[in-house]
Amino acid sequence: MDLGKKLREALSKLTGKPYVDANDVKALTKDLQRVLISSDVNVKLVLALSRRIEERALKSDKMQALSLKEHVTKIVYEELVSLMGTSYTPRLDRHRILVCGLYGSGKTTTCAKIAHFYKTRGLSAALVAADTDRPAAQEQLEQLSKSVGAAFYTIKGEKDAARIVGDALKKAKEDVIIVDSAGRNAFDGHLVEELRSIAEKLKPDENYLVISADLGQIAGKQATEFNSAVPLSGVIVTKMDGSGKGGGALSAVAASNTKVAFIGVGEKTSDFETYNAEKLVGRLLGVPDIGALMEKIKQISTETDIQKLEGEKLTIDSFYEQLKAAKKLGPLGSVFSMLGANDVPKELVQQSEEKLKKFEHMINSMTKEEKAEAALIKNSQARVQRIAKGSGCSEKDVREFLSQFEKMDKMMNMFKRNRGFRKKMEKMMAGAPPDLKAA
Ligand SMILES: Nc1nc2c(ncn2[C@@H]2O[C@H](COP(=O)(O)OP(=O)(O)O)[C@@H](O)[C@H]2O)c(=O)[nH]1
Ligand SMILES: [Mg+2]
Repeated sequence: MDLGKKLREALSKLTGKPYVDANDVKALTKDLQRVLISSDVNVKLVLALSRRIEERALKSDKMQALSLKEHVTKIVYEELVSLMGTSYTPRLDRHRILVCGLYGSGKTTTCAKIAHFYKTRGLSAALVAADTDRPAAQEQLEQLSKSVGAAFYTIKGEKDAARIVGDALKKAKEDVIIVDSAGRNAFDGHLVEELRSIAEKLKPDENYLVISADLGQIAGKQATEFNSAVPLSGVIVTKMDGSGKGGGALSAVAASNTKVAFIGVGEKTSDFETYNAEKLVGRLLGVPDIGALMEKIKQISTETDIQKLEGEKLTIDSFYEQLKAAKKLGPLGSVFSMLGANDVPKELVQQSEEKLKKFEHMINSMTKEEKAEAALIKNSQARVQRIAKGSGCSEKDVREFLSQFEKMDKMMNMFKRNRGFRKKMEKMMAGAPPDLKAA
């Protein structure tokens, strides 16, 4: 994406300087304006964004430990994230999906991508070809269903899309049912009528509109139109890989009363991502830089985080974050024992890269509820099986993960009860060497 290159260039002008003054901030926002408008981001949005960046950069309090350049970068990052909208968490249970959009937007390809997405998360998927306008569309989807290993349903020659859907619903036993609907050259009454009749039969849990990134800011208008005709759960922006207008399309959808759910980043069925504004902007601004900066900011706020821990319940997500953090901090085991906690299980402290990857795959295959309440998995062999299958790990691996989670949970409870220990931990996290004498 050349938007990223231009953004990084604009920010890099600040790099050489030891301080940032008002003129530098003005020059930066001018650069940002040029870059964003050339990516087809709406002018009003751009002006509002640059005003906020200027105000915050010059007026807001700077964190003591940040350089002025880091301070400005952080503000640019945060403002761009808010311009690009919220992140999306797709459901991971049995559900029905309607996919709509105009011709050529990438609908049929996207249906297959969604099927692939759920297959890799341990759910079975069915593709239903209800595009009755173009006979070739059914064959295209049938081909794709074979390549992603999804079931396929249609009635060849049938002109009534709702009938195809009704028939498929009778036959399909799969977890996720994905219906590819017919497109049109433009948004019109016929299309709305057809979508409504399909929706009436299907009763979709999710209704996604597919829009090509090439449309730039027009994407917002299209999302609003479709949403008023058939309520959308989200927009899927395709062809993010090939368009300089992706930023325009995403920001326009974010500004309309809809949200971006997924993005398509290539022609292959695996070129598909759930939408995450932070990740996207991080990538645009250059991952190493922004990653390191955010890491630093996180560390500064660690103290507050540790205080928060007291009331917080350990979840699978926070557990995974801790494992990753522990890995980064190095041989934590010895630090723990210096602090007087000799009974920290070794395997918790040093995870191999390979194991962390495995854990990550497992976590991707878990539902929101499971992540919040690990006992749900432990008490259900079916869930263990599903997660193992979805992550390509063995059931034994999943059980091992759960047992490590439990150990950590127990340990955390011990920490919470022990105030002296917590104080030492806080000091250590803030960078002070552990006080050996007091231990
Ligand atoms: N580069 C790229 N091409 C895509 C993407 N999504 C779809 N396409 C291509 O766009 C064209 C139209 O896609 P199709 O799914 O048939 O569109 P439909 O008419 O809306 O069903 C095909 O050539 C796809 O390969 C994407 O994310 N990136
Ligand atoms: Mg199609």
